[in-house]
Amino acid sequence: MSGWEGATARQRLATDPLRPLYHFLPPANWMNDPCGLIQWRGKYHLFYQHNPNAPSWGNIHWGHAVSDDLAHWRDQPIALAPTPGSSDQDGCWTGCAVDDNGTPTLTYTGRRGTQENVCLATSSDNLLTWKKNVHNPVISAPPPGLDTSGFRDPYVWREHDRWYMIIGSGIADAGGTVLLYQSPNLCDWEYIGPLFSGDTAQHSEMWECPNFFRLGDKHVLIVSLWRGRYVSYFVGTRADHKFTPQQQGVIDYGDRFFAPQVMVDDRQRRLMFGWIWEGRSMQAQRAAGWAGVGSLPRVLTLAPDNTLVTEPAPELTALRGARIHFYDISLDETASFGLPVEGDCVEIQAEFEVTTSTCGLKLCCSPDDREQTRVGYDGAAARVFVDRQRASLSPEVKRDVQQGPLQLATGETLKLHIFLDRSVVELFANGRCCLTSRIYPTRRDSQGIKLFAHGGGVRLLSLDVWQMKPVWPYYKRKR
Ligand code: DQQ
Repeated sequence: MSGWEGATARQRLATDPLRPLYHFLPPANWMNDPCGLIQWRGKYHLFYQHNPNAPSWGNIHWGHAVSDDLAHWRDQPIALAPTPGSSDQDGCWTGCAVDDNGTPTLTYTGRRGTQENVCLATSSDNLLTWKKNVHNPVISAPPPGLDTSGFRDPYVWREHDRWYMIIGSGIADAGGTVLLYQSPNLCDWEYIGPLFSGDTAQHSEMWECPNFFRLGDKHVLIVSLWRGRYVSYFVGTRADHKFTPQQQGVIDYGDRFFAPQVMVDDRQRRLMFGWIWEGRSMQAQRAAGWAGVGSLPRVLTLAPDNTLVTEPAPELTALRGARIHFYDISLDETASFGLPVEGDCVEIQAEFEVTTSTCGLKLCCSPDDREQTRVGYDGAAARVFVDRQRASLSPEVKRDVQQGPLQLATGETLKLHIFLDRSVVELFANGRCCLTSRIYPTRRDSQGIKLFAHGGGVRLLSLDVWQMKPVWPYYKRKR
């Protein structure tokens, strides 16, 4: 979609009260995985799996947007569309972008029927338009002799004078697997062997969207588990084309974060974007005219125990508007009180001293409290949570409590960092536990923000709430 067409589509959807205002999402219709992330001549390029014709998965193209600052995005023309009669006739699925000695090059999954293959495309006009390689597919099928399920989502990197690529797959009786290849030129690939396999019981029969990169003196492998629909990471070492994990964990404990891709930028940061999918019916998606959101950019680092630390990119502070600050409040045995601030497009940073008590914030509260989403920490269970049991009065959305582990060390305070963007909640707790969720309040007045605690012994050390500025034009803050 051109910038003009994109702007028109965005304008049409701008009055939807559930549509995020400061997250990336396409002008209209469907998005899933972010792909092809690359910084090129200082600008961040975000490509994404896109159905430009409907708010449902299918007919997959590569959408494209560009940013100077990781916070504001501009729509670019569609980068890749399926070519009838070719190896990608049924979809241009996920892949990655590299700088091939000055030529931006996409390596992506072509779909023909149920067959998955590896294709290339290059740009000679600063990533605006893309030309598919005449030799596509450069790999037409999985390695012979392997009983695989799935063969997609190439992730390519350069090392010395070679290109390496991993492809997401699964091997019968072994489970999720990443297959390793090497090439002198991105066109001619030689299969080396499995870089690493999981096990079917724990790690799903197929892995999608693998990422493999160096972080400090370790290597990190991130895979999206087809079964279970969540994202695992492994931290370990690499020798002789084999990866040996020493540590593992879950990238995000919510049920709405999937298929992330990691890029390196010119500050040598590892930046991760994921796909935040919808939690409502197809019918509701069709009525809305859009589905799928990109996560905020997250910065990955390693903790001393080799677990991954995930923090929102500091550039997002550019979106902060009016701020309200509170500090040093003791919360009684059972406390719940409204703050003199409201909104469904806010960033919140809260620091608590907790023991075995439960505390946190209630968001999107209607005046009668019938709609509310609790985001907090249960000290007795050592878990952060997003409680969606009363998040929506709509009978058709899930009512549950999403949760993830967070063991606080003796004397460690709880630090909740919450990004609420209408129907999207991204929670970062102490850099160690992320939880992404979707909520669909039905009432326009579900805007209240409250503090809550029970169990006693909770002290709020500080709380900041910022109103966030929309990154998309045409939105008038009116209710
Ligand atoms: N989505 C893509 C695949 C990938 C999956 C297709 C993950 O390439 O494996 O749109 O969401």
